[in-house]
Amino acid sequence: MESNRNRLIALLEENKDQYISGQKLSEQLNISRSAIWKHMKELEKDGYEIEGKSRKGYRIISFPDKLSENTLQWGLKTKWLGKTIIHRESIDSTQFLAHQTARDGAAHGTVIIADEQTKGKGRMNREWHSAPGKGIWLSMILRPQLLPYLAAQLTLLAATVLADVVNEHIGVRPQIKWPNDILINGKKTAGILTEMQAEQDQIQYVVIGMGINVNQAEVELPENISYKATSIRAESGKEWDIKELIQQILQTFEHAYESYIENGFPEVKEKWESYGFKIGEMIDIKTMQDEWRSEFLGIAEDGALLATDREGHETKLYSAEIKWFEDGNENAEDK
Ligand code: BT5
Repeated sequence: MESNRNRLIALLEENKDQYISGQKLSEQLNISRSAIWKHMKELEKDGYEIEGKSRKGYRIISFPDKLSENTLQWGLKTKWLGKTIIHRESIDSTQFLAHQTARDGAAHGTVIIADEQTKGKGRMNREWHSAPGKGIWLSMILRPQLLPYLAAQLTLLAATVLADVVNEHIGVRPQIKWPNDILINGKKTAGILTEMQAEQDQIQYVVIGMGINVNQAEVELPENISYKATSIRAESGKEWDIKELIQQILQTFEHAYESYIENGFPEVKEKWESYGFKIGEMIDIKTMQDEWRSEFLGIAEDGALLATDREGHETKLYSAEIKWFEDGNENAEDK
């Protein structure tokens, strides 16, 4: 059920060109006038600017830029994803809190979001830079009824969702570097980290972490990665409303996830390959055991990387890094 808080915001929004009396609000929401007044104070704390005039009532002047559970949920058109949002101004990593919350029984679709992460992490415990207020740092908890080996497909699904949002909402066509990097003009603007807790034949929960550089100016990107990292702002030439982008991501993800659960992986594979970076080209592949030059053929029916082995035969890889060469410069991991 919609909360009183959200219904109150809806009423203020509908009446934003006029005053609405405390009496009318209290009748519509069926709560006391003093409860209305308390809600108004809470809204002000969340950054809503509300004017109250005696004998006239209340009028909303502006909505906050600041993220909060309320501002994120207001206008969010999802059925289950983000019905519970936990927002923190600063956190070590949204992944840590997501695991803890999931272990405590959080529902499928719970989302953890922070303005800043002090220990943001990438895969294999790499560092993920998460500047305050400049990007989207979120983790979602999912409880899919899937066999554990299929969880890797969710990473690919998440990558197509981010690519679709960048393509359709920002209007810039991104590429996906296998398995999880979203590139704009060849530079990384987002990364995905999927972690799970599972038994042999059952997933308890999956945490999908998404990190997206949104409003960093080019000079604000950390120096050691600036040659290979970018932000949506740097590539589109303007700043974006982070709350709106989060909502787009959650809406698009919910839709894509439902379709994946119903129809399986083929649609995801097709979409992924439509954004796939360097498909049909030569890349350098690095696994735990080996490193070689290979042709990138695409992704397999199960989501594995399809490439040629040292002998030129098609091979499937489930865990590998890909590198590529541009103008003779290696674009690989940090030095
Ligand atoms: C990833 O790892 O790309 C996964 C990133 C997931 C981050 C999200 S944020 C919300 C949630 N909470 C977390 O703590 N994490 C998740 P990987 O493919 O291993 O890439 C990591 C590498 O990307 C680093 O070693 C750097 O080279 C580079 N990098 C670090 N921060 C970056 C940034 N902000 N933008 C672009 N590249 C970055």
